[in-house]
Amino acid sequence: MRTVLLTGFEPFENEPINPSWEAVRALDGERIGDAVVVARQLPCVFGAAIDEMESLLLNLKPAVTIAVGQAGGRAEMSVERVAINVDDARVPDNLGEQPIDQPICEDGVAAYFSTLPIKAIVRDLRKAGVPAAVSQTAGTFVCNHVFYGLMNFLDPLLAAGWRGGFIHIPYLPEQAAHHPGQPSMSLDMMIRGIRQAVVTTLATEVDVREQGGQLH
Ligand code: PCA
Repeated sequence: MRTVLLTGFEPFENEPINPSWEAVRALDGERIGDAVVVARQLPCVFGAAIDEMESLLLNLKPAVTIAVGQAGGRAEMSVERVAINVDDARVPDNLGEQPIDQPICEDGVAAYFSTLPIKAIVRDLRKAGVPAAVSQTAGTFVCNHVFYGLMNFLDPLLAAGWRGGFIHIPYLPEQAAHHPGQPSMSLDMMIRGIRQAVVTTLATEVDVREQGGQLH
């Protein structure tokens, strides 16, 4: 049986909860096709989050890894295209560190692309009634950091079929209630969307060719 690793983050920036953890933990232990889901929480801490991700990858050897994080202010599930080799924190992480313009890996490549079928996932999420889009930036905080660490680890394992990527999700309605004017998505819809992303990934070896770019 294949393993699918889903990670979510602990709360950060004064939020009492993080929707990414609330959503993935609801899927822990679920069987999807021939795979079983393992959901784990990552600290919102530079360095430690990648260390934890690497130990999960070594221990679980997941065929598919989808890291999920909160992107307050976004209105859709954002299927990230690319992780970049830079930490540039707008706010301190949960241990008070705030790196500015630091490479994640000194000698690393500038960027890695997701190896999830991002276009097929967006297509299937929309079909299922879940607002979704390809996103061209995962930011420069801990989410991009983990995404880069994940792809850096998976890079030599591509031929072995290990795939991974990142999805950002909006605030939950109860969070948006404290951020007037910000969009939100229900937990049920997030859970459905992440489950669909797993289903689509397991069923799609080669991504579909569909428009998903942006002008700016
Ligand atoms: N979102 C932050 C880090 C943790 C999370 O859930 C980010 O987008 O970088």
